[in-house]
Formats: sequence, structure tokens, C-alpha cells
Amino acid sequence: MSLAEEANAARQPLDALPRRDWAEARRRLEEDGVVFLPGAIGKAGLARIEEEFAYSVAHPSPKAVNFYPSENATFFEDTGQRMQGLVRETGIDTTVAALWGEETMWYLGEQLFLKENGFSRRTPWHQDTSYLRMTGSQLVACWVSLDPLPKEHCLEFVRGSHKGTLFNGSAFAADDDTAPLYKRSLLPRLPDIQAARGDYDILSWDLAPGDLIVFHLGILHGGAGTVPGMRRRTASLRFLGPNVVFDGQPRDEVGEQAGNDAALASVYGGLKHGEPFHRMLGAAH
Ligand SMILES: O=C(O)CCC(=O)C(=O)O
Repeated sequence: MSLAEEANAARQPLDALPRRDWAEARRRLEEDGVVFLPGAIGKAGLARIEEEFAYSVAHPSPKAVNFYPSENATFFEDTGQRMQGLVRETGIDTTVAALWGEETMWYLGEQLFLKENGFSRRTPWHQDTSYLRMTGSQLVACWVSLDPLPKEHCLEFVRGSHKGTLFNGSAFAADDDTAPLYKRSLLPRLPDIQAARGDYDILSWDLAPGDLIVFHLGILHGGAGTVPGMRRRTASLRFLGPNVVFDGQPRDEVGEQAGNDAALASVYGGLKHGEPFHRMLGAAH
């Protein structure tokens, strides 16, 4: 099937997915900002995600980066829209609809991470909403690992932090994970969660391929690195729903107010602060 044909296929009915307590799963996502869904993707779906992942690594987009290039280990990241059809084939969109109680959604695309070849670093603690200017409850990533991961190599989350402070982004600086992305910002600097883990309620799980973690993009999360002999291939498939609006809160005062036009800070592609974000996007998924 072509990518367009896959995207036009009918969405899977909920009863085609593994049975689970959806009301409880929905509560966990709302309250904790993250929910663990074991065995959510079947073998065939997983094999297809693996295939697309391998293609993307072999054909990186112009946006692909290798973070920390001065280090020996690989920490590759890329973004794309290749998995829109797969999201339907695997029933991931049905899962999102069940968690939101909302059928209308937009697929924002996938972000892929590959860590291997030795001691690859942790993904610094961060919130995706520091980078994406969106706010609303229907804003999630469905995170899949293609490799089995013990809890200590899983993605980790600070429970309930999607309801707390929005921090400055991490600049992914080699010498300091909390170094701010926006240099003169009203957003507070990220706390050093890694140095004070005991102060935080951190959630993570032992993962088998096929397990899915769905999290709100405002939650503080960070990902473990790798050790020699280990490979960690993970994909974040992101969705937005109708209640998500453009967040015009300035991120970087210097950049956004250049030209002395502070109003620019709250306008994005014609959207004003608080306007539905999906107006920027194409047809619903
Ligand atoms: O898998 C990882 O290490 C990072 C994932 C992540 O930060 C994300 O999906 O937003």
C-alpha cells in the first residue's frame, strides 16, 4: 500500500485492539500526564514501524541531527511524516481517540531517536511544549521502543508535571543539560532533575517491543542513554486534538521582539494567542 492509501484506510475499531480498562487509562493520562499501555502494537505493526525506522535512518532528512558530535556514540534524531499511514494500520490513532474520548485529531509527525555505539547520552529532561507553541489537553506523543528496554533505559516522566510550570527548553548543550534554549526568556530555567531525582516522582517501566507509552507533551521527561553493546531505537508519534490552541506566551524576548514589535510574540503564521492550532494544519487525520 502507498503512504496515501494507508492514510485513507478506515480507522480500526476499538474492539480490534487488546482489551484494557480505557477509563482508567484515560484517568492516568489526565492526572499523571502519562499512561503505559503494554502490548498495544502487534508483531506485524511493529515490523512495519521497524521498516520505516530503518528507511529513515538510511535516508535522513535535511533536519536530521547527531547530537553531541564530539562524542563517539551515536545519538541520532530526525523528524518526518512517513508514519501517518502506519498510525492507522497499527491502531495507534484508535488508541488516542479512546484516551481523549475524541475522534477528530491531526497527526503532527514522528520524531525518531537512535542511540548506539557505546555510551550514548541521556536525552535531557525537557517539555515538548517549550519547543512547540501549543496548549490544551489533546496533545500527546505515543512513544514506542523497537528494542526491549529495562526500566533504567526507558523514557522517564515526572508525574503530573504537565499541569505545572512551563520551563525554558534544554539547549542540548554538551556541558549542561539545563542550559537554556532561549537566552533571554521569561520562562524559568529547567531544574536539574537528574541531580536531585529523589525530589521528584519519576515514572518509567520495563518495556517490551509492542508496549506503548502515551504522554502529554507538557510533561517533564528525559530518556536514558545506552551502554556498549546496546541499541535503543525509539519513535514518538505526535497528535493534536481540537481543543489545542496556539500558545503566544513569548519564549525568547530578544528573538521575538526584534524590530521592537512585541505583538509579534503572540502571533504565529496568522494565529493569535488562544486560537485553535489546527487552523495551521491540513485535513484532520
Ligand atoms: O527516546 C528518547 O530518548 C527521547 C524521547 C523524547 O524526548 C520525546 O519523544 O519527546
